[in-house]
Amino acid sequence: MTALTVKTTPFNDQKPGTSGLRKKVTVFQQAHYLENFVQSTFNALDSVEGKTLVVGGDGRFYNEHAVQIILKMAAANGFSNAIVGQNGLLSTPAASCIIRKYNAFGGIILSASHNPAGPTEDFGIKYNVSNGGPAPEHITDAIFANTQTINRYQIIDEDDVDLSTIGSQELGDMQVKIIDPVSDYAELMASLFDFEAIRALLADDSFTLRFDAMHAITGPYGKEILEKELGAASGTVINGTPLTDFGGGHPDPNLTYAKELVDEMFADNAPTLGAASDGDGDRNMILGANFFVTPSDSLAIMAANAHLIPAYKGGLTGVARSMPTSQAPDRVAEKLGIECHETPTGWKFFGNLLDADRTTLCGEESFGNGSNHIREKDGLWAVLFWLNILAERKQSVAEIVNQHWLEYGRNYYTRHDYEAIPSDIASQLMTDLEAKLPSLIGQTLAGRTVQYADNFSYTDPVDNSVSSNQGLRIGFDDGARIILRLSGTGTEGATLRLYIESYEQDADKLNQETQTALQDLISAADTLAEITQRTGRAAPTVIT
Ligand code: G16
Repeated sequence: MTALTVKTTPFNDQKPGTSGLRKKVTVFQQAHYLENFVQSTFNALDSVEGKTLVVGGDGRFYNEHAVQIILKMAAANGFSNAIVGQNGLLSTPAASCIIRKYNAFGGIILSASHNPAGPTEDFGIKYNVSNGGPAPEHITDAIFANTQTINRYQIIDEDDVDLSTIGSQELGDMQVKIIDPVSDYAELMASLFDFEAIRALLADDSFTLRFDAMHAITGPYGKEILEKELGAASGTVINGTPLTDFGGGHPDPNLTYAKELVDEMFADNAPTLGAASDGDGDRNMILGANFFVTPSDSLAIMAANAHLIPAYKGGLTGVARSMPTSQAPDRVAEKLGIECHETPTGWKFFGNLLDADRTTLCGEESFGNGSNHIREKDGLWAVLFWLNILAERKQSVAEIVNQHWLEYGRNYYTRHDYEAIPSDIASQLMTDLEAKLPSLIGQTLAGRTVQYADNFSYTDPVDNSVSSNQGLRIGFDDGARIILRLSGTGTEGATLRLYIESYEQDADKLNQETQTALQDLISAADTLAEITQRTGRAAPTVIT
């Protein structure tokens, strides 16, 4: 094996965000850029000598090239084994599943999630640890520290690996095993849900399912599990062939970007259940006929119905949600008498709670739900969860959600995103708003009294680590909240996220249009944070 040591110099912009390093492809294409980050990752870990690394990505442009570089660097750094999805493909949940199943030391996942793909679009890389979950902050901090001082990296000088052929190959002293990206994950799903009941549901002529893979990674997973194993009609999975540019689309499963699916679900004769996943397969959107389920409600409804699902019928230890996610799951946790955790945004914060069995289900407003079966959020898992609920309850999506609101009350919820605003304007807006917060307590805003106003800080109950500056929150005496934070996943300027929530228990007021129901809080937030005035934007880029 010829291992080369290549001299390099640091880049000053390799700080991992909410979920790894996400940049334009053109940034990653700079000489040594990817290599620096990979070497910094390996440097930040305990000895990798003799260990197993899982590698795969969502198939976007630059994926295969990056896989080849990572494998050559892994071999040069002393890994003894690599497990790689065929053609370099692995959905994020499948990568988590494989790391856990084969007791790997960790994994490198290549994805910029829902961000567009192609030569001038986005690419991303993140490291997951042996529990299958995203590296916790102490590791991402160590990776960043390494990127600031790196002066060399190691790589072997060998031919590329044949990524298309399933089986084992040698790369230097490292064994590379190319595996089918779908089968381990499909097997795990079959162990969690009642596939017989779902098959019967899908065989019923009155039930139709539509799953939009948005030209991204979940196409093969959806076709194998939904169509082949569960017998959904051929054509159930739309946009099911992964493309390196995701068909020029924006594979973010929300009401704006999953337009084809949304149009079908809000037309006459809409399918019974509609769902979409994102670029790397960890997000999900759930729709009924003419009905949208907010991700926060989806988590609450999953928790309330978990006893119907084989994997969770023994009970949940707890529920966890990110801070900006609505408080709907909290009410279910209270009724079930189980723990409820509020974490910062970022799936990595659920890892300790799951490992310590302090929570079973987790979810985020950003279209992510998951459970203790892996350590990532999981798009198809959420679809199967809903299919299993529908198979058991034999009601429509709308009926299930409406009944849930009648029982628990409704948390009206919306998120307004202002994308690609100048970073200095965004950070000044946040700084100035934060300065105002202490004086708001006790004041009346939008007809409600402010109970607390702060910058959210989280103390992990398992290892007592503290994560501060996790978003500005204003909480009212009736449970309503206004939250502002800057996204940690964008690649252009800053994305300001405004999250608004109010709680309604009056049975006659449970079916208002969301933006109308929240209008007073939306206006109050705009006045307070001076969003329109400072950004010059008359409206958000995306409303979910
Ligand atoms: C990532 C994280 C999620 C987070 C989302 C949005 O998801 O894993 O935990 O909620 O980003 O983060 P932000 O609000 O900072 O943009 P994904 O699907 O992009 O990997």
